[in-house]
Amino acid sequence: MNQTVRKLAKPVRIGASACPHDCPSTCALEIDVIDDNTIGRVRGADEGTYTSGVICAKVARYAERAHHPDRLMKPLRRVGPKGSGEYAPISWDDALDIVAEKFLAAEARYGAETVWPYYYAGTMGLVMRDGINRLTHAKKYSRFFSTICVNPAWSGFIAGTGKLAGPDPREMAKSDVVVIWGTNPVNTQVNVMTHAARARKERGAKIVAVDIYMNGTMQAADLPVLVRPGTDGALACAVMHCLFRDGHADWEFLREFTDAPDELAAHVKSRDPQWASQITGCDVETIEAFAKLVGENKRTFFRLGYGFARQRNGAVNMHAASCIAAVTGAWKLEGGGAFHNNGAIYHWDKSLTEGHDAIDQSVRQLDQSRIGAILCGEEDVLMGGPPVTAMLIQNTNPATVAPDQTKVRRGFARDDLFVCVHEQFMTETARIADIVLPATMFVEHDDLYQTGGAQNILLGPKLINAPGECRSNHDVICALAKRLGAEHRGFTMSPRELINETLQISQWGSLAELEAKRWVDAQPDFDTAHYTKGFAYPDGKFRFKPDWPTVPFNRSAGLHGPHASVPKLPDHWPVIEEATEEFPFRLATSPSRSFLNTTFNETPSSIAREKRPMLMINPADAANLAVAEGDLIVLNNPRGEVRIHATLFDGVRRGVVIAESIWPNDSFVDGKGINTLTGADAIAPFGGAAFHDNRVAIRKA
Ligand SMILES: Nc1nc2c(c(=O)[nH]1)N[C@H]1C(S)=C(S)[C@@H](COP(=O)(O)OP(=O)(O)OC[C@H]3O[C@@H](n4cnc5c(=O)[nH]c(N)nc54)[C@H](O)[C@@H]3O)O[C@H]1N2
Ligand SMILES: Nc1nc2c(c(=O)[nH]1)N[C@H]1C(S)=C(S)[C@@H](COP(=O)(O)OP(=O)(O)OC[C@H]3O[C@@H](n4cnc5c(=O)[nH]c(N)nc54)[C@H](O)[C@@H]3O)O[C@H]1N2
Ligand code: SF4
Ligand SMILES: [Mo]
Repeated sequence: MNQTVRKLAKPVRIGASACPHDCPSTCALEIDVIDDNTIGRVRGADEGTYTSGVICAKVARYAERAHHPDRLMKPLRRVGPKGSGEYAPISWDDALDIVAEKFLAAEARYGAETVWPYYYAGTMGLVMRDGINRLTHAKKYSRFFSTICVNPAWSGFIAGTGKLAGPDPREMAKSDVVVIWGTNPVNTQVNVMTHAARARKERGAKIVAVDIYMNGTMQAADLPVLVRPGTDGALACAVMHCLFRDGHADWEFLREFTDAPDELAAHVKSRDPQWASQITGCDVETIEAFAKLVGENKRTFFRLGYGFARQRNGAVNMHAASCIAAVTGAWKLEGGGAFHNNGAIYHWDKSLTEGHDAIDQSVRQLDQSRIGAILCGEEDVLMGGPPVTAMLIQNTNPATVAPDQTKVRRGFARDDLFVCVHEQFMTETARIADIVLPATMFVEHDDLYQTGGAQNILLGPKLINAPGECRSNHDVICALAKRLGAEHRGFTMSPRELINETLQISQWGSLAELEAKRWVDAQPDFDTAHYTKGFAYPDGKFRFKPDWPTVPFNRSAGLHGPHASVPKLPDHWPVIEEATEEFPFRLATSPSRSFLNTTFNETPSSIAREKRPMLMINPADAANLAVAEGDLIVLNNPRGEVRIHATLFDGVRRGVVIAESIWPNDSFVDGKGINTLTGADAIAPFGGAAFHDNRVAIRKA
């Protein structure tokens, strides 16, 4: 059915669902179901108190993606050379038999750890995303140390509070100041703007944004605080300096609820706005104005994002920013405190969905972000184990999104590596696979979701039939488990059974209840969310001086990066890729509005909005390089070289350049995408990739 017909067709019913994509909002959706095979418009559920009827444009147009002519419909077997894209259709049984045969042969030769199931958050459903781990654990395949996204941000936040949870995000609407720090919600999580705008409209609240360029969120802010990449620790210290100096520190709160307030106060005494201005590039007046707003308005809500943690000092900067609310005691008030993610409120029992009961701690954990080095056989990242010779990949596109692409591509090209990719589209990762399997989309299978940026548990039921021969992740994992001799009760259950029992064993009711209510509001009460009886460390104190090795974040994977030199108190930690004479520009690769990582870079309307890969550069820098609007330029650093078109924008500061979106490598002039320039070295102390922390040289092509 073409687009016009679909738009006009009257829905037979409206299905309740949840957005499955990797976005903190996990919106509650209402989907027009046109017939058993077709969806129409997608809207935000009005009664969803966080969604409030607002969703992003790309998901509102989801029919374009679900009914895209390029969707994979049949299992495929590679018939040409690796990467040639030459495939022939085969049956599901034959495809699964080949995968199982290859996995068993690899295991027989090198041991089970040679197989590396690799996944990420293309779908956030607990059944479809995480089921692959059940196979990993049951077979003792190499475990997946997930690092590409959340580690620096989550660990940095937990370092202070002791727990990944905070005030109800809907309280933003009751704040006097909303600080949107290192996240660009206008692009990445539109609902934050809904609630911040409500606070401004209803109570005259001020919106502060802290970012490295004048993106849409900065332009919408009352006080945009423009800093150099990787300098948020300095900004936070100067703000705290002013708060102590001006009598805005809540000493009663500090004494009762924090670990080292006197040390912190003494420490930030020398870190004044002049000092921070040198480091951040932000003028003294703006830093003072920011501190004044926060100091005079205790009801300040710090909405801390992921973006500013994608720096080599990102975990330290996240912690530093989270400390400000503990200095003012903002936590005490409704509409006050610091929020990053509500992951810890859900208390899931993941034994069925993920096979947590079958984990063998002695099996190595391979770092997701270092897939390039791993596939290239570098010894340190293989942790003394066998080479990786067989992979199953679901819901992720590492051939485009992983850092240090030169190695990623070299690794994937290995002839002795067998790769099966289960996908919805022929992504660049699918194109290097030996077997490609067609996957369902969220409206075509049942799944269970949680909202990281809010507080809901939601159901996303199957609403329409899958097209062609598409099968769900769960179907594929169970079918492979059978052929591989992997045993676990989860492999014998349907998605609905898994959802029902997981809700029950996690004390969240049942599937029938969730279906009736559409979502469960899992927000803890005020006292819990605001830590009024103490923070989540055993002594109840917020940590200004965290003992990083014992921060309760995924400690089983050990410490990474230059963790021994992490500063004791909040500070500017100079481990970023500072600009040099040879590489004078700092490059960040911030998310675009119309793509979600590489998802949606197949839909015509998103492509039309993003146009082509572009680099934002300050007009004065461009003039120095004799670069004009639209010119092709070359970026390089020791990791590689990328050709991209320049766009002049005075909203980026001099010496900083921004490449929004993750376009396919193939959409760049010589086939090398932006992650050719990003590094895979781990962020201290818990791993992660510093996607926005790169030094580069620039010349006209
Ligand atoms: N449209 C769209 N939505 C998305 C995504 C997408 O690609 N597109 N991605 C999804 C995913 S996987 C995630 S994890 C979230 C991420 O969403 P966010 O939390 O918003 O994180 P980022 O988008 O990585 O970066 C946010 C902002 O941080 C800025 N930034 C970078 N370095 C620094 C710094 O050192 N200091 C400061 N103050 N700011 C800095 C970037 O320029 C960017 O404007 O969004 C999700 N939503
Ligand atoms: N340069 C740069 N690189 C980045 C980032 C950045 O800011 N800049 N951000 C990083 C971040 S935060 C993240 S989270 C990663 C994300 O990177 P990825 O997790 O790889 O995200 P996507 O590129 O969106 O790819 C998800 C894929 O999953 C597929 N998919 C969706 N649902 C299903 C399903 O149910 N089954 C199967 N089998 N497949 C499905 C989609 O078709 C899509 O191709 O990228 C990272 N890379
Ligand atoms: S804002 Fe995020 S969660 Fe909501 S519909 Fe868009 S991508 Fe999905
Ligand atoms: Mo992410």
